[in-house]
Amino acid sequence: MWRVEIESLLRGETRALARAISQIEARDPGVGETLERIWDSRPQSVDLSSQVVGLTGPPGSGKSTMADSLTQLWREQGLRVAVLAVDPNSPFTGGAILGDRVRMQRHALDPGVFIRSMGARGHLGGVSLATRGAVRLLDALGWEMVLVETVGVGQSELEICEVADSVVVVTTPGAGDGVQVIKAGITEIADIFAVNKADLPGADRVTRDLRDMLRLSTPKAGWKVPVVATVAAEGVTGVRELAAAIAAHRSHLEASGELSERLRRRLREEVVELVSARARAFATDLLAGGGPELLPEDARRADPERAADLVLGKFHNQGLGADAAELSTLTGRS
Ligand SMILES: Nc1nc2c(ncn2[C@@H]2O[C@H](COP(=O)(O)OP(=O)(O)O)[C@@H](O)[C@H]2O)c(=O)[nH]1
Ligand SMILES: [Mg+2]
Repeated sequence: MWRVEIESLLRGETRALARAISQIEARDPGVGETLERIWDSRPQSVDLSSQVVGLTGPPGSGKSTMADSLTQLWREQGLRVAVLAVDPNSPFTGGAILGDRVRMQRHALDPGVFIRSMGARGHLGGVSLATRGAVRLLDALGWEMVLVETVGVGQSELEICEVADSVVVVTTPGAGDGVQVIKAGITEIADIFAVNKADLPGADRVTRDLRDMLRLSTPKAGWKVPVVATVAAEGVTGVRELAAAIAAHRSHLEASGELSERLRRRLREEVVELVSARARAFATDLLAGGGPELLPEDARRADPERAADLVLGKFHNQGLGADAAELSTLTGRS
């Protein structure tokens, strides 16, 4: 990336940030150098990492509304807030989803708010890698709060824990919601529960049921998962309590050493993801032409494990061969 871009990034220009995230999505090899330069220019005194907050829960539970209310509150506290709306099912990328964009309009002119939707298209290696990369960049640039909202359902709810320090599961007083939450196995990923739409009947009951259920489960490394009743649409009731619970979770992560543990685990997972993305791309290219010397003529008599060995052998020679010197410096061995 050019010098001028780095300076724009360091000045906090939204457009430069959006462009840099596009480069991350395209897995542009220049991204590493950009990050290094950003780190080099960062004052030593600033060592706080971004607090990455995952917002997950069923569609319509109020995640985007909550993101907007939390953003408002954090802005009042002088914190910069980036919102990443992750939708693995969406082919669109770059802009926010229409309804959310309208909602977040009041932050449009605020340089302390950055909103970006992360869709599936153009992401070599998928939305999860791109989101990790975006979080890494925002952290380097010193954004205090990063909200990651999952738009899709299913797998994405679990993937959010891979990038978030604190996972907020948003539920509502709809029929049978409490039971659904247990079924989806989402209790394990929740650091905090928000029972949103607390203005609707049944909220007390869901809140109570969740608390009862959590009393029976073992605390996560000394953290007692709180249940907060919220009215995100109004932006007041419970939103302050939720923000306080998020801050308390951060303090807990720092005090217990769990934060650096989570950061290291995330790095390990990210490297594993990158390795598989690269190996997959390499194998796909290699075999695209039919892989005559690797695959037998008679597909039924093939030995796929043996073929995979051969592909990995070639991958090793091409990929690592050039980087052998760098690898030895990384591992400290020669
Ligand atoms: N009654 C009520 N409605 C809410 C509340 N929060 C959000 N909503 C509404 O619920 C709908 C879905 O909200 P949205 O934030 O888009 O949900 P998401 O799909 O989880 O992002 C919208 O019509 C919101 O206005 C709330 O606290 N109470
Ligand atoms: Mg939404």
